[in-house]
Order: sequence, then structure tokens, then C-alpha cells
Amino acid sequence: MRCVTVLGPSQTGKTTLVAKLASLEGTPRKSASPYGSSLTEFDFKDEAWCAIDTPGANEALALAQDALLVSDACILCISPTPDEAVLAAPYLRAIEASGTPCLIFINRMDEPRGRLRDVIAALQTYSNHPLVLRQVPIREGDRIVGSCDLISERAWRYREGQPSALIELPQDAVEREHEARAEMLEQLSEFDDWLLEELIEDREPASDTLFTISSRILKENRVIPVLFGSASHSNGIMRLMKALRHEAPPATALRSRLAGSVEEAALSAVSFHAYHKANVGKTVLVRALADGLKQGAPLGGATLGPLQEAGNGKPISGSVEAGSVFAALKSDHLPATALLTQTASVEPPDWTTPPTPMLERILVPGSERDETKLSATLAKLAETDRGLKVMQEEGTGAALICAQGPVHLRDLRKTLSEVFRVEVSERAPNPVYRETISKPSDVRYRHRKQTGGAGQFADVQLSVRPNERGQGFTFGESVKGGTVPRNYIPAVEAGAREAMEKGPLGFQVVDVDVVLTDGQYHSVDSSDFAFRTAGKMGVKQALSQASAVLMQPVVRVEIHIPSVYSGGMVTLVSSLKGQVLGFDRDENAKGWDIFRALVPGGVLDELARSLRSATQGIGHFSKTFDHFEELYGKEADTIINAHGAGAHAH
Ligand SMILES: Nc1nc2c(ncn2[C@@H]2O[C@H](COP(=O)(O)OP(=O)(O)OP(=O)(O)O)[C@@H](O)[C@H]2O)c(=O)[nH]1
Ligand SMILES: [Mg+2]
Repeated sequence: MRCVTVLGPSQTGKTTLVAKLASLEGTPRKSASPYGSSLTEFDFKDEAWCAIDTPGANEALALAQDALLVSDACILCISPTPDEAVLAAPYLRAIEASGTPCLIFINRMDEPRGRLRDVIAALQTYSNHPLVLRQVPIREGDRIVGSCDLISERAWRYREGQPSALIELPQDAVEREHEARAEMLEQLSEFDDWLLEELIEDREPASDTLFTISSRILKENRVIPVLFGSASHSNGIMRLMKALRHEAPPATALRSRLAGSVEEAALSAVSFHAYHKANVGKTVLVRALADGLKQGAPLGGATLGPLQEAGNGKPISGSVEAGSVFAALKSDHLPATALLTQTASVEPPDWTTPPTPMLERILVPGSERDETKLSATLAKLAETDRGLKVMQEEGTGAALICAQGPVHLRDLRKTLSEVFRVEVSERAPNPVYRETISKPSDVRYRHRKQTGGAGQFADVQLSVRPNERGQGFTFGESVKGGTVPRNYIPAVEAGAREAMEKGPLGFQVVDVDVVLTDGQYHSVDSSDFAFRTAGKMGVKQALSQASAVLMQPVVRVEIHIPSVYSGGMVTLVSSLKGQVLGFDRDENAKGWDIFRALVPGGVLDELARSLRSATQGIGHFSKTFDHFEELYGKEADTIINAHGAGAHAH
């Protein structure tokens, strides 16, 4: 079986294309698994195929990456509009990183829009691989009525719902065809010395030889051939399928491509998705890379449970061949995405890592029962969804999730509710604020209590001073003459530390130095407890007299965007009170820039939203905490009222 992923921007016709490819001969067998992508098995010229149709949403890029992990080749399906080429950028980036041989199919050619040449030029911005146009359109007025293959030089006229008819190339298309063919040959000759020689000698190579050459060049992943047509009108579909049949590499090539951290000979299979179904447990989708996998056979360190055909869910009784895609049931031991040997599962290559999730939300359970279930369920979901990160909110310990975007979040809540019966509501996480003091303060504090017999007594004199930024809390003592006995000093320090947990503004206090300078004790009534209390209360009092100031987190962000969007980034970052640090070309992705900036922690949600709308959902950022920065005035008051002492007072 050979496996091809169909990916590309939203609504470009991927699902229609897969349906058409799969029904060229016979009836497709389509999956109904609860999986964001869908698997279709079909036969073409006595060979079994599996097509993975991935959703065209930036938030679902991880699904496309997982599909590439098991694919011999992929089809990037795009619209024929030059202005929309940028939408393909994330996919081209993922395809190049994965090393998967790719064909581009420009769909919807029945709706005449920009020039084909402009579409290809715009796409080339995002690809290191030369894009090689393999067909030219035959036009009648505005409409495209057929195509001419540049290798065979055969011309075809489209017929609605029927195979295209072979025709004579119309006179007015001949010149254009010759030009395009010469360009194609020149591109191919860069990867074939024999062809280069032929061209220099001005000889016309035979089309059989050219097919062999172009097929080798695609197997070696040197170029991206470009074909076109219209899926909904069945135009260009047979040509595309034949290109796949002749030019897509066999499954053995995938095995060599994935070998690296695992020796090729030991690589038995690769898993690429998993899902939980109520009462059935974990199902893992797997592609076999070696013969002989079956129920009871060892894989990934345990034995395989029952197997099902990935296409129509029929039980598989015997063993499967290398190249087959199947569903492994009751497979809790298999990771969702991994390279599998008989005895172990190994992390998949780095390029499969999904983009850093940008949308952070706190999930609030609806009931006590949901509360206990929520964290276990989220942990389980994160195991099968690498686009999802699950953490805990600082301070509250509430479940903090990072999702790829609003659609991903909605799907997640749907799974929680429908599969796991956990109901949640959501809120934005509270940014982590801190406070410090801006002037020194000395206090004397006496803790004294007389309750019945034993009393409590401790007296401390404390000098509290601002520390330098980032120094945190420090404690010292300069007690002379044993006014506070040595053994009580650690208790004073512990009390001072406790006072740092929440300062007068309602936030954790940082960058403060406390020195115990003097005090008094009582031989009977003093205790660790009494000195700890005195330390805590004394420092609290000192802090309240030391002009507390709010500190907001400042976060360093790395924004990844196609270069066409770079122009707008300075305004976007400045409008969020961020500070631009600079930008560079992204060495790992052609046509992309990396923009570095410092932004206040409180605007991250807004940054994610603005970036989504400024870049049609393509841009994303990663973040790391940088430092805390003092914040004054109205802005600080608003925050204190919303999250700090002001809020707690209400
Ligand atoms: N005019 C025209 N419409 C097409 C063509 N191919 C698909 N469509 C239509 O475009 C719409 C989207 O098609 P789909 O196949 O669902 O597109 P998709 O890429 O799978 O969309 P997502 O999965 O949502 O990203 C449907 O209404 C199709 O009928 C085509 O070649 N020409
Ligand atoms: Mg679709």
C-alpha cells in the first residue's frame, strides 16, 4: 500500500480531490474514525492506496505534520489565486522540513482568476525546491478547457464528468507550450547530467526517458512538480493520479527517510495518531514499515491488540504487509506519534513538533466530580494531542491549557464533554504579577499573648530595604549581645519569608532585604512560634510603610511570520506597549521572518488575537519570561483592583 497526504489551506478542495482520486477505479473505503483527518483506502491499477485528507486550518497543522510522518508523498492543494499563495506558506514549510516528496495541485481552475505564472512565482517565495510546471492550460477566451502535458506533449480537452479527450494541440497554444517545455527541461536538467548534455547538444529527449528522469527527481525530493485541474469537475484528476503512481516513492523509501535515531532494519512501524473512545480505550493509527505485524505480535515493547483496517474499520484477521495503514485497538502502550520497533517506541523527528500553542485558558470544572476527573482527563488528552499543553496556573493550581487557537479549544471542550462527560467553563489566566518596595523601612514589632498559663513573647527590630532587581529575598542579622538568641533567628527568617507571600498590593513580594538588628526575648514565654509570628507581622508592617510598587512580567516573544507580514509588526507590537528588539530572516523556512520583541505579560492574549487577524491565522509566537518591570499610575491601579488587594477587598 502507498500512502499520500493531501494538505493545504482551507476550502481549496482537498476533500473533493481525495474523493475523486479514490473513485477513479471502484469504490473508496473511507474511515469514520473520530479523527480530525480522514483516511480513504482505494485501488488504482492493482495497487492499494491510502489517502489522508487533512483539515485546512492553521490550528490543525499538527494533524498534517503527523500525516506526513507516514506518507510516501503529499499533494499540496491550493487555489489558483496569486494573493492566496501566502496561505500555503505554513504547509510548504512543514513539507520541506519533513523531506516528503510533494506535488502541487492547483485546483479550482474552472474559476478563472490570476495567471498561473503569478501563482507559481508567489508560491516559489516559500519553497527552496524549484517548482516545475508540468502542464500548460488550453484556453478558450477566459475559460480553461483543457491542458497539455509538457513531457508527453499530449493535449487533452476536459469533458464534464468524463475522462478528458485527447486532442490536437490548438495552434494558438503551441508557442506557449514550447516555451514552458523548454523551461521545464532546463529545471530538470539541473538534477540530471545526461539531460543537461542533451539540451546543450540541442537534442530532443524522448518522453519515456523524461518520465523516468522526472520520476527519479521526485523520488529524490529535488523539485516540486506542479499540476492543475478542477476536482469538482473531475478535470486533471487522472493525470494527477498517474503522476503519483509513477513518481511517488515506494514505502521502503519512507523507512529509510525515518531511520536515524532508530536503525532502519529495526524500524517495524510508525504511529501517527491516537484517540480515545468512550468504553473502548485508546486506538492508535499505525503504518507498517515491515511485513508480519498482527494481533499478538510484539510492537513498541508490548504485544499488539486486535487490528482493524484504517479505511472501513473491518477486523484484520491475518498479518499486514509493509506499507499498510491500520488501526491498533486497545493499545494503551503505544504513543500517538512514534517510531516503533518490536521492543521500543522512539520519539518522532523534531519536525513533527506542532507550532507553539498560543491560546492559554484556565478550565474551570462545573462540579466537584468534574474537578477530580479534569486533570486526569487532560493529561490523557495531551498524550494524544501534541498541539495541546497542560499545566497548572501559578498561585491557584487551576488547570491551565495552551491550545493552538479558538477552534482547537472548542474541539477540546467538545471531547471533554462528549467523550469524558466533563463539563467546564473557561477564563483567561491571570498574568503573574509581583510587587516590591521602593524605600527602606525600619520597624520594631512585639508579639505578646497571655492565654491562661503559658504565654507567647517575641520582640524584633527589623530593617527592611529594597534589593536590586532579580536578587529576590535575602535575610541577614546584626544582633549583638544575644538580645535575640541564635536558636530563634531561623524562626524570624521563616516568618519574614511568609510575609513575602502576599504584600500590601496583594501579590508576591520580591527583591527585598530583611535584616534582624535587635530584639528581646523571655526565658519562659519565647518560642520558635512566637519569633516566627513576630518576624512575619513585623515585615508585613514594614512593607506597608515602604511604598510598595507593582511589577508586571515582561515576556520575550519570537514571532514567526511570512515576510510579507513583517511590515505590520512594528505597529502591532508598539500598539501593545511592546518593545521591538529586531528581526531576522528565518534560516529554517524560506520566505519567513522571525521578529523579536519584549511585551508585557498581560497582553499575550491580545497579541495572539491581533497576530491571528493580521496574518490570516498564519503567524505564531513562542514566549519566554524575561524580567519583572515596575508599573505605576492608572495602569497599575487597574491591575491591583482586578487581581490584587483591590479585588480581594470586594
Ligand atoms: N469551482 C470549484 N469548486 C470546487 C472545486 N473543488 C472543490 N470545490 C468546492 O469547494 C468547496 C470546498 O471543497 P472541499 O473539498 O470541502 O475543500 P477542503 O479543502 O477539503 O476544505 P477544508 O477541509 O475545509 O479545508 C466545496 O464546495 C467544493 O464543492 C473545483 O475544482 N472547482
Ligand atoms: Mg476537507
